[in-house]
This record gives sequence, structure tokens and C-alpha cells, in this order.
Amino acid sequence: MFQYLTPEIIQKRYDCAKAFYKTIGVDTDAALTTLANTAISLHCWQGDDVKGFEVHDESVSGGGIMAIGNYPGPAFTADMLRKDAEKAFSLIPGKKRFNLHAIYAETNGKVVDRDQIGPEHFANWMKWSKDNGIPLDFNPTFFAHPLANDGYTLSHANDDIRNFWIRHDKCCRRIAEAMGKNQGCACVVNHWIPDGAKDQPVDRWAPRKRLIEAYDEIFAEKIDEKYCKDGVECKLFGLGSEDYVVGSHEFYMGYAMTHPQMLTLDMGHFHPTENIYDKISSILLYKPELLLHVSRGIRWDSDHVVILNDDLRCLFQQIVRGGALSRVNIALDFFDASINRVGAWTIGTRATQKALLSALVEPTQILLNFENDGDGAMKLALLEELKTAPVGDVWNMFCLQQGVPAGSAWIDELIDFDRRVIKTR
Ligand code: RNT
Ligand code: ZN
Repeated sequence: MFQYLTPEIIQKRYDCAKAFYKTIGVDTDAALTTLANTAISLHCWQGDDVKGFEVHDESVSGGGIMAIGNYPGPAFTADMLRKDAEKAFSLIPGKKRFNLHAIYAETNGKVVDRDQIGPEHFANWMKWSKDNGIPLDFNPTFFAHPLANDGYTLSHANDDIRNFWIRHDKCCRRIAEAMGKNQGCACVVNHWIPDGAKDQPVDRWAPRKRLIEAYDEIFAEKIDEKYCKDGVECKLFGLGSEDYVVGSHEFYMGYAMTHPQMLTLDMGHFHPTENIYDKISSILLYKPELLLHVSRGIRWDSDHVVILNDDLRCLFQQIVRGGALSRVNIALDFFDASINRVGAWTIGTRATQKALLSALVEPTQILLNFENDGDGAMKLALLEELKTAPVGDVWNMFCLQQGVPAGSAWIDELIDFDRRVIKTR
């Protein structure tokens, strides 16, 4: 249905677009090279609604995050998840990474608690990573566990519980180091905890003090930074932590400014009208690197599938205008269980890459000149005109170069995969 773009049409249109961009001083070939070299880390948890493959001997509850929806066919084995991810990879151009959570360990049906997991439980993932040339990233899992049921983990007042989670995080950094060695580049570890309170805790201080101490203990363990890079992720509120989140923005901003770890900014973790794009320049003036969770907040949900909206475009404009692309680690974080999950991965990743491409083909110098000369209307006019400039033709060339479907053609493949594989599970 959507196979209308032949390589000849794509080439012709690209040549026109290239000529247009040249007139405003933009080199589209160079933009495509940069785009091709920028890795996007796809989150494994979109494929199975954040369930993982952990074997439990007691029932567990969510703990701060929840995927909503009943679309058929979520992956329920690791092999299935890998196959689904490969399908998404075949529809997404450019460099990809794959982001795992600790609950995606493969333990051969055995109960292995989270303070006991090691690189051996990720052997299949590491082999797959090598075979496919897709480096891995990693996350400790501080939710969906009996010891997370109180709503506190690393900041828990109980020493035994807190120490369990400290041990868990240490295991995770060792696993990440092993992954890093396996893939020959750093594995990025994101530390997010759901800790907080539903309603008005009297003591908002002690959990934060304990959290600092817990992280200090975790990061004191020597892990080769060539193979493991850490980020700490803030949040405004979560399910069951509506009134108080221990790891707030101010908390982690303070931690990251006084420690080597990166700050992680999730696009859905701020007030509904607050954007992260204006935070980039402030943070990267102080820190060498930043970790992004590309997501889309809608009212109280922080994890809708990413689309090419202004939030996303402004984010990449800030990164590219600041010359900071190499200092930003781009990871996706959304989960929608109500639509085809391979489709969700592909939509969100392609949207992220399109936003980056739009920023890469911006005639920034001309805009800056307008700005510096006081030509505000001219600047605004050009920004508006650029929105309908032929960036889509440059994007289609990228898809052609990368051997993935251009334009809407991938939707045909999604329909086929949905009917043939997903709906027959
Ligand atoms: C939750 C955080 C966190 C998780 C993943 C699964 O609000 O955004 O990053 O989504 O770790
Ligand atoms: Zn996140």
C-alpha cells in the first residue's frame, strides 16, 4: 500500500532538497553522516510492557511504573523479545544500541535474587549483542520486587532492605562492565529508583540523606569507566509517590554536580508545561556528559510513544546548536501496551532521528545573524519556513542509504508482522 518511493524518486527528490539546503549554507551529506554516526539506545521494555523474565517465588506488584493496555502478542520469552527487537531494527535506520533492565536476566528457570545476578545471566544477551553489532546499555531494577513494596529502596530506613538494594546496584555495575568489555565500548547504566511517598511525609530529609550515602557506597566500587558510565535519573512524581519523590530534580542535580556521574533527564519527568530543552545548556556548561530519556509526557503519564513534536525538535536543536551531540547519550524510554509494540519502538526511534536530522539541517548561522542584528521577525519567519522545508526528502535518502524502508513503506511491513507473527502468538 505504501511502496510508492522508488530509489530513483528518492534520489531525484534528495538532489532537489540538497540544492535547496545548499542555498542556505547547509551540507545535507554531512548531516546524513552525523545522523548515521549517532546511536539511539532502544529500551527493551517497550517489547514486553516492562515485565522481564525474572522467576519469583512470591507475587510482586508494580512499584512506581505501569504499562497500560492489552494489545496482543507481547514478547514473553527472551528469544521472542530479541526477535521482535530485530524486526524493529530492520525498520530503523542508523546506529542502534539496546537498553536492558536487570529483570531481563535469563536464569534458566531458577530463582536468582537481584543481589545475586551476574554477567552469566546476560550471556545470551551479550552474544546477541555481538552477533548483531548492537551494544548494550543497562539498568538496575528497583521495582516489581517484594523489597520494593514499601515504596522505598535505596533510601529505605531499614538497613537490611537498603543494603539489599545497594548490593543489587553493585551487581548491575559489574554486569555493565562485563557488557562494556564484550562490546568494546561503555555500557551506559541508568539509576532510577521509585522511592517516595503518596502523601505528606513529615520527614523529607532523612530519605535524601540516606540516598546520598547509598549512592556514594555504590559508586565507591571501582568499575572501569571505559566500560561503564553511570547516570542518575530524577522525577517529579510517580504512581504512589505523588507527594514526595526522594530523587527529585534538585536532588540529582546536586548529586551530579558534586559527583562524576551524569544527570539523566527524562522528557516526561517534569511539570506538564516544563520542557527539558532549556536545561541542556545549563547542565552541559557544568558537566561533560548527559543522559537523555526521550519520552513524551501526557498529563500525569510520563511514557507515551515519542512523536515528532515541538518538545523533541527543540531538544535536538539545543543539542546541535550547542555543538554538544557527542556529549549526549540518547536513550528512549516509553511504553505503550495498547498498540503494536514493534510499531511503538519504530515510531519513537524514527521520530527521534527525524528531530535530530531537522536540527542538523538548520541554517544556524543565518538565524544567529538575524538574532544578533536585531532582525527578530526575519529570524521567526525563517524558523517557520524551515518547518516545511524538504527535510523529509533528506530523511528518505537516509533510509535508502541505510537499507530500511523509506517514507511510510515500513507500515506495510508492520502490518505483515502484526498479522503473521504478533496476532498468532
Ligand atoms: C521511570 C523512569 C525509568 C523507567 C525505566 C523502566 O519513571 O523513567 O527510567 O521508565 O527504568
Ligand atoms: Zn526514564
